[in-house]
Amino acid sequence: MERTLIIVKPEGVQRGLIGQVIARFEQKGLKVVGLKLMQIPREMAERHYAEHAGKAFYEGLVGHITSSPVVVGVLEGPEAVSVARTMMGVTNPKAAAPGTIRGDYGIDIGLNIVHGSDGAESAQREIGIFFAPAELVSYERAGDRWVAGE
Ligand code: DAT
Ligand code: MG
Repeated sequence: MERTLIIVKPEGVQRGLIGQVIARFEQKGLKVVGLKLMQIPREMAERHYAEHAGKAFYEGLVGHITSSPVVVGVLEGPEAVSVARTMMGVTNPKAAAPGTIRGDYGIDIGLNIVHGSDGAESAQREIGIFFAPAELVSYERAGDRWVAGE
């Protein structure tokens, strides 16, 4: 089992897409083990996007992610990191395949609806930024074995 961090970005919240984005991950079989609505403080956004510091889009990115509330979640499941990334689609929604979240809901690269960790290491790092250990809940769902097998 693996965990990954997802964020329904400000445009997702403002456009009323919180439920639809979370529902897709749920329907896939990923388990929500942490979830909250928050407005990200600047210093937290800088930590989260540290790998992009210095890039041309960095200031806009940090300004945007802090501009309005987001929904941050932790999803658990087999290969959750890559499964969630595949469901999101590529970074630029113009190029993202139909059927992906970005492909279905976005058209501007700066407004691509959702964030998802890009690897197991970044998932651990990002989960640690947004969630205290006590905010993450391990639990069984009655249908788990019907999703992930025995
Ligand atoms: P991803 O979110 O697919 O992991 P990333 O980590 O390379 O993509 O970039 C983080 C976010 O920054 C991305 O979701 C949208 C924004 N971004 C990336 N490249 C950009 C660009 N060339 N112009 C504007 N925003 C960009
Ligand atoms: Mg990224």
